Amino acid sequence: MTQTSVATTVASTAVVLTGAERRKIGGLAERLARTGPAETDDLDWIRAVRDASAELPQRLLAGLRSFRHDAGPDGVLLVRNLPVHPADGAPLPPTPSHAGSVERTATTAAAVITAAMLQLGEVIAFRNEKSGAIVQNVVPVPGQERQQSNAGSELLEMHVENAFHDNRPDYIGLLCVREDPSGEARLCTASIRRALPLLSSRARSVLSEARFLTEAPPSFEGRAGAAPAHAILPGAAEDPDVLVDFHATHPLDGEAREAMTELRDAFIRTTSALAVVPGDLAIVDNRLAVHGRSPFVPRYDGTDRWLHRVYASLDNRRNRPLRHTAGAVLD
Ligand SMILES: O=C(O)CCC(=O)C(=O)O
Ligand SMILES: [Fe+2]
Repeated sequence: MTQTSVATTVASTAVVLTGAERRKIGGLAERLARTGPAETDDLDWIRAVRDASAELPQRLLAGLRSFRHDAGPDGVLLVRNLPVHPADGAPLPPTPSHAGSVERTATTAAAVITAAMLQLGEVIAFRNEKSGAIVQNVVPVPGQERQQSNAGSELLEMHVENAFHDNRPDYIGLLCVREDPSGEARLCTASIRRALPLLSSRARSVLSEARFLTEAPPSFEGRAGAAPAHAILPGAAEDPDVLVDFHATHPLDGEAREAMTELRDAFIRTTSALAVVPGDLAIVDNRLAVHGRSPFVPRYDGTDRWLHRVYASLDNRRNRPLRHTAGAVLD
């Protein structure tokens, strides 16, 4: 069974915004688009979004707070019906298609995802990834079809985001701005809470030992080599975290390889696959769930699938040594 054969299912925890709630968020975003300098990487703008995020609709605030307390059996929160179109009624620009594409302008969609993520934690980015931009574009890039990064369009293996990094994000937000016109692409997620009961006790025990190495992904320029050996299921034996990237994590021995295969099968059997539509924000708990994407065929004509991605971290002190400018970017 492959990931693509999994039927579309929606993660169980969802907040579907009403028209009134959507309009309220649209009003906040419009205000933020006018808040100088209206650049997403500017710390003054991020401060303004942080303040405004306290005015998000009560039901969304409660959903985010509850998800932060416990990400539930799926480790994913889906927020639907968010505004993503320019407030002035102008059409969305064509989907960008250049490598390393990011959103520097404080558009409605950029303000919406940044505000939601700022209610979960502190927004962060990595200097070596997508030029350290807070709001990144997930778009297919010509010539990168086979790359195991979000610029590719072949199957993107299930992964914990930046699994190799000690200060990887705690949450990944993915907001759909334009849906895949081919209808093929699925955002796939799977949580260790669903997969754990399917594992043999031998696999559980092997996966909890430091018998695996994880490399930096291709999107991280200039980060060669692997971090020290680590466990794939660290933490509480009965409710562990997961730390794996099925492209970049390598088992150190035969038994470790078998356990990884068992885990991959368990994830495939418990995968939720979602064809995101504009206004869908999927927030993945990067400690409990892996994510990936089914293959699709891009057109490169401005109509391709387009998501924004923003990371959030729960602890602004733990990563302080890497934030040399005391800003949001980890060096
Ligand atoms: O394209 C997707 O649905 C997910 C891509 C991804 O893994 C990411 O942007 O981190
Ligand atoms: Fe990812």
